[in-house]
Amino acid sequence: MDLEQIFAVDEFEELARAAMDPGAFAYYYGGAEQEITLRENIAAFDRYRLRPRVLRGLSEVDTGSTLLDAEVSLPIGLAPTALHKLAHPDGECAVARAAGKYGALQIVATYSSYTLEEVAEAASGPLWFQLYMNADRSITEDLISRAGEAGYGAIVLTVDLATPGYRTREYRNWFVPPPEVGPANFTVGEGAIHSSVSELVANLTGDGYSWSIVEWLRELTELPIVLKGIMTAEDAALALEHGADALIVSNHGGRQLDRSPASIDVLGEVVEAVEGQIEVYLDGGIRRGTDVLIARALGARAVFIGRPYLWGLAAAGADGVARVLDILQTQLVNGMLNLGVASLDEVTREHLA
Ligand code: FNR
Ligand code: LAC
Repeated sequence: MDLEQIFAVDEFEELARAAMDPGAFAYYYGGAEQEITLRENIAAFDRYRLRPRVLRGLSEVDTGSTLLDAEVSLPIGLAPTALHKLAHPDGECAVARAAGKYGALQIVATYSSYTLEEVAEAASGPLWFQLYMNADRSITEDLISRAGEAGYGAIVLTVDLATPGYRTREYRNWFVPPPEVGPANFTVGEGAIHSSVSELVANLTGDGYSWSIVEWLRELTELPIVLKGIMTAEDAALALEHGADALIVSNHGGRQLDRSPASIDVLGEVVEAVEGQIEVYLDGGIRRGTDVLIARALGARAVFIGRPYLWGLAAAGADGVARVLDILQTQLVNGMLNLGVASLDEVTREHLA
């Protein structure tokens, strides 16, 4: 496979489909119910238009930014996604190597195929740790202290999974992930016997999530707490009240509540609600460099990708993930030059038609 002949990240989807077990592919690809939100995340970006400014004397641009304390060369991070060995034996460690090469931030999932320490070993760029609570709180406490010791810069609490979404495509393509794919961070007790990934997650995560968890976490760790899965101004206000350090506007890639709006369409109301007090990021449907500019214009400090890098990983391991980041970086630089901005801070609402 000549990765240099791939020019759009969408192209990796078919390569991944061919490379993966059909059941694992369905788990990765799928959304909830009718997959309306899954499709809408991408369709919504296609409705925005940019206003180019010309004759700006630009010959180069700076794509650098910061996310909390982390310095990145690219405002495109790797969203937390579970069980990377379903895509490739090198899993999260391959993703870490590619992310490091591009100076991109990686969020490592609680349900990773390699331990958080192994991923830290492979990484040269900044890492954050995504947290799902475990029904056994001592497992969660252990994960948080291990993440701190391994140098993770923030805890990303995923708040949009009261229970895994109703994932029709996953159910229809029922498959049992082999035990060697993980999760690697803790021992899965006998009570959590599962047949699908969603079932495993549902059994381990437990239920009854409430805002008090944010306070509990705050007591437990000095690390910044990022809430992932905020979709309304009301919840953004509550997140501020409960001391969140940053938010990720996300509908979990259309995998939770189908008929949620596209994340890009609610970014504005969340940004408005936080009034610049904390950083706001976005994921869902980012597939090209101009998507990043649109998100930035609407107030997202950075964006994250999920499926695009999973497809790259499945198709060609670390090189595939690197090619995905390379394409997005090239498109972003091109977009900035043609939009007429030298740095990301120059992108404003005025750049939207
Ligand atoms: C996810 N996502 C996710 N989120 C999270 O907080 N913890 C997790 O373990 C996972 N696992 C996961 C697995 C797979 C296969 C996918 C596709 C997604 C959601 C992810 O972080 C992100 O919100 C979306 O993937 C973003 O949408 P796109 O980029 O896939 O359109
Ligand atoms: C998923 C869970 C693991 O989306 O977050 O599959």
